Amino acid sequence: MFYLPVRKVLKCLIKKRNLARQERHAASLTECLIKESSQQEKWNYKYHIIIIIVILLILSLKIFQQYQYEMLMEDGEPFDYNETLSMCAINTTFGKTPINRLITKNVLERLYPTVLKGGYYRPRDCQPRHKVAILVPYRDRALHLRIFLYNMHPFLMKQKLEYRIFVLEQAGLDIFNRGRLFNAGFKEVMKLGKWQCVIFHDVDLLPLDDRILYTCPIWPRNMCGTIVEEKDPTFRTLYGGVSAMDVKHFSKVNGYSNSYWGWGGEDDDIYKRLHEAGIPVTKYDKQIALYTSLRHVKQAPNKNRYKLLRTALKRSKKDGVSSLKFKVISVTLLHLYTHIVIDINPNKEIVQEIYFK
Ligand SMILES: [Mn+2]
Repeated sequence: MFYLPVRKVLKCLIKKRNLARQERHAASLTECLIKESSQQEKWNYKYHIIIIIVILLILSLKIFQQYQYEMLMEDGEPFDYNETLSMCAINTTFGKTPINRLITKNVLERLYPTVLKGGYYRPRDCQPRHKVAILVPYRDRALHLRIFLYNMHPFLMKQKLEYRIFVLEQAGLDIFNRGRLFNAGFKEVMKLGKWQCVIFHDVDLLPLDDRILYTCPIWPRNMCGTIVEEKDPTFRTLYGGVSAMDVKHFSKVNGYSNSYWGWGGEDDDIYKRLHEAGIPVTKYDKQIALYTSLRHVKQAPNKNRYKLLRTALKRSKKDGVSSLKFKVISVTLLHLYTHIVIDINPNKEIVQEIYFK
């Protein structure tokens, strides 16, 4: 090997100089080299071991890089992506979306292999125009969640969006609080990617028309025009059910109010906040934006909601996403969604008191 003579010559030269210093006889260089060569075997191994260690280090670095890459994928970051692709076409499929309500867990586990862990999807054949986080408040509705995932993924994939579905589960036994879940979920989700907008989505509502776009709107957009099961002809929602909103608008109005426990109110409250901030809310045509609602036992409406709504604007600065105390219990990346369990009442406020005061 090339390094051996160099090393030996150097060693012998040093030896020679040291011997000369000690004024003993100066050993000849050749003599020294011959002597050194007899020890060659022993020294060779030492260098081989060093080379093997270096190779192992390089290999392990490569493996670590690969591992890091996989970790990123799991976190919903883009896979190796071709930036030269052209922009995705704007959705022009104007069909009705059929809803399938029968789906078993086992079948669902094997569906949609192009959706990455954590419910993240990005089209591979074009550059998506929108990066959307879909936030679904949840508790105790396993069947609805299955139907939701089964129908929403193909619906969203068709629209060539980059998106991820986050299911926000309320921990504990307090009465449900949709506003708090959205506020806490929003904060957590912003740590998991650079989302342009968020869509606040009830788990029991499913779009029936491909013209309902889940793109990021310029102004906040309420998506449910008509809920087909709704018998009341005067029924309308200003901001409930399903709504899309730019991230900066959500922050500007301080998110949802934290005060609405039980059913109702929080959506009208944020509508007031938006109105006050001069942010218009757009709505789809009633004939187009059809949604079906999955059947469930009606929750107790919050009797206190009208009283709260009257003081909504007074509270907005100090009651919202900026002031909510919450604790994330777990974040799990599952096959078709990211499951976030949140304690939205870590200070153990007595909800009954807030609810009825
Ligand atoms: Mn409902």
